[in-house]
Amino acid sequence: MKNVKMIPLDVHSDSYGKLTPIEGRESIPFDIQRVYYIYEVDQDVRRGFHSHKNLEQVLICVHGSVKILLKTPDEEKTVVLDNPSQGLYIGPDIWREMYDFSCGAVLLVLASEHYDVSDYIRDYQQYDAYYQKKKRGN
Ligand code: T46
Repeated sequence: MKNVKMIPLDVHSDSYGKLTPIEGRESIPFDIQRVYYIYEVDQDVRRGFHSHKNLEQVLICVHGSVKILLKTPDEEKTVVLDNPSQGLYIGPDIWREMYDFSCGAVLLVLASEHYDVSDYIRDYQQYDAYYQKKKRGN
């Protein structure tokens, strides 16, 4: 799927445990402008339901597991994040939904821009129209 890829992260493992470093423009393809994390999500809760016009993000489930539905009007796939050494890159124009958070799951998100409400498309029909228009090149 275009604008979506898994990014393997370094793991420094020794008898003291494991450490994963993340550096903007090195481990991930953008400068990190914002970090947030999602946690204490009940298992029956589904979040997301939006796309971004410009934002790039990397999602890392640093504890537990969560499923991510990634969707465009042309295709869809589900990714299970359950490994803190794997990042899921999501670029612009991808509809996303996060669900099936395991008990205690923590989803860390690295973002390429500061928070901007106007970058969100939260209505699927509007997203579909925006996507098709962009695909046609106008
Ligand atoms: C995304 C997925 C993976 C802020 O004030 N600042 C922030 O940086 C963020 C991300 C959110 N908020 C506020 C806005 C809402 O009042 O936190 C509240 C919950 O945000 P939202 O409903 O957008 O959360 P999710 O889990 O649906 O989506 C979030 C990100 O917003 C979104 O960019 O891709 O995680």
